[in-house]
Amino acid sequence: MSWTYDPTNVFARILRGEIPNKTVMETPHTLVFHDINPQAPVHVLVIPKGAYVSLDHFSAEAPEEEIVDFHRTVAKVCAILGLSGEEGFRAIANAGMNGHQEVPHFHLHILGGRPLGRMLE
Ligand code: IU
Repeated sequence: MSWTYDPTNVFARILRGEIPNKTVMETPHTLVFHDINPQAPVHVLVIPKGAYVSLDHFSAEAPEEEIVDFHRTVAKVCAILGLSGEEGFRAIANAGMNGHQEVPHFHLHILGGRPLGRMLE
């Protein structure tokens, strides 16, 4: 898929403060907010503040500082939201058409708070 970034996408607008969001935590490089249409009792989105279309784009091109910040934020938010124990959680990054990605700004879904079922056969 193309890594050409569309700065009009909804998460870019959230990052610019043009659209409100329910922030869980924020760091210099990363924002975590509640998904507007939660699919589980806990459903948050972790996004880098940089302009990356997808997981592979972010992983290939983001500076290491941003990648480390992103992953440390994932760990912190899992702890904050009570997902780090035995019950656990699911993390999903959709990409492109086959992944059914709707918002073309890389985001990691983190879901928890109920059994999420088997995903892969
Ligand atoms: P996807 O991985 O691109 O398919 O998921 C996009 C998610 O963004 C989806 O779960 C939406 O509910 C969520 N979302 C949001 O939280 N706020 C918005 O304004 C919009 C979508 I548009």
